[in-house]
Amino acid sequence: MSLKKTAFITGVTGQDGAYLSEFLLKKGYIVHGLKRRTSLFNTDRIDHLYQDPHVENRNFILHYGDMTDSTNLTRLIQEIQPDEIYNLAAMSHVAVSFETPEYTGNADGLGTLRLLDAVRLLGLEKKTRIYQASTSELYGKVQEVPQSETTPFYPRSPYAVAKMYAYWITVNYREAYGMYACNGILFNHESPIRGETFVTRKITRATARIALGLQDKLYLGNLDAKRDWGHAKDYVRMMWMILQADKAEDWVIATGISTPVREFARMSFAEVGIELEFKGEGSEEKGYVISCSNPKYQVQIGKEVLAVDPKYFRPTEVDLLIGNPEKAKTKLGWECQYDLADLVKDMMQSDLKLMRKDQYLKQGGYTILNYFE
Ligand code: NDP
Ligand code: GDR
Repeated sequence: MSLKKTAFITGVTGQDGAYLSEFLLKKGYIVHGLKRRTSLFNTDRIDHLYQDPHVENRNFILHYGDMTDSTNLTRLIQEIQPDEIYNLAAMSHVAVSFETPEYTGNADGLGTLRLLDAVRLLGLEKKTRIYQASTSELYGKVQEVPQSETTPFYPRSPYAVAKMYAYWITVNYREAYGMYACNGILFNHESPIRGETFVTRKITRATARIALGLQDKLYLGNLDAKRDWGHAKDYVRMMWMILQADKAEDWVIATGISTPVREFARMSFAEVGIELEFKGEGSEEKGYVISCSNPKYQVQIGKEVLAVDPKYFRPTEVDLLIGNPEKAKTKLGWECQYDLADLVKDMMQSDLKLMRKDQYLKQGGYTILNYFE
């Protein structure tokens, strides 16, 4: 019998799953992860943690599965007997959820029920603690700022509505069956391994590509939207802290500072010495280069490098998110180690390195990825 704690992470191949796995392995956990079968490998973010399945006493073990498959989840939980479950799996892209609303409801909403109910059916209510990846998207249309654990919800996308079901079914199973199940209401958190189609990563990738002459222009949607952006490394630490607390509760995790998308773009370009000026309004707004202080990057002064494309506007938008993390700070002692400037720097350095690789490949005659959703 191992004395080590065992964790089961759904969504292990995602941004947070990768950082949380690293974090828990360092703490001495045995980590089991749920990954989907895909026609190409989807394990880039966790390949450095991979262990040969033929070796004994592994502490990082992957299982095939899906949040839409109850039998699979129940069997895995029975086999793993986890002390902690982190439910991070989700169709997590808000804009895409308008395209795939039913699937999003199934995976993000009912998927959470499947996990909770598996724990209950297997009689693990008193052993297994559950973390549910809830989101600031629950607040949606602004009711009050900053948003805290007591702010009413007003979800504005199929994703947020599915996550609202997940939020309440987690609370309900805690109250009905005495389970240790908690919601972390996390505000946006980013990193060098953030999915490429979320706005921050889309911006840092494109900025690096523009600086290196691999791309002409970056097209974005609503530049006025404001988000409370933190670093994913700070946020996964909090997921673990939430499950170590004496009492199961729900927690807001945020920096308390909100920034417009436009400003994130300005900061990213500034990292490579390019100063941007924005002109025009709404769907006519554009960003022009007014200076370039870094001789490594040959970007023409006056060039239009950023434009709005209304195709990225959402049918219903969330205009302003700004969180109040007071409860987590005072009761759990959580503090952010990264601010927005650190985050932008971290992401830009990483994307410049990645895009330099693309530049070498292009110079060597190879075709490089040219897909900018
Ligand atoms: P990612 O999109 O990077 O990762 C999502 C993970 O879920 C991936 O591993 C993905 O697998 C997996 N997944 C998707 N659908 C299914 C399914 N049907 N069955 C099994 N696995 C599935 O998200 P993040 O890491 O950024 O976020 C983690 C969680 O936190 C998500 O639930 C997200 O909604 C929530 N959240 C995120 C915030 C953020 O700012 N990052 C803020 C608040 C909440 P694959 O790799 O195969 O696609
Ligand atoms: P969000 O993140 O919807 O907050 O959900 P995203 O980065 O997609 O959008 C943030 C804001 O930027 C605006 N925006 C654009 N967004 C994208 N993706 N692409 C663009 O070109 C673009 N231009 C402007 C958006 O309209 C929006 O206002 C993320 C996800 O990680 C969720 O899973 C999580 O729950 C929330 O954060 C908290």
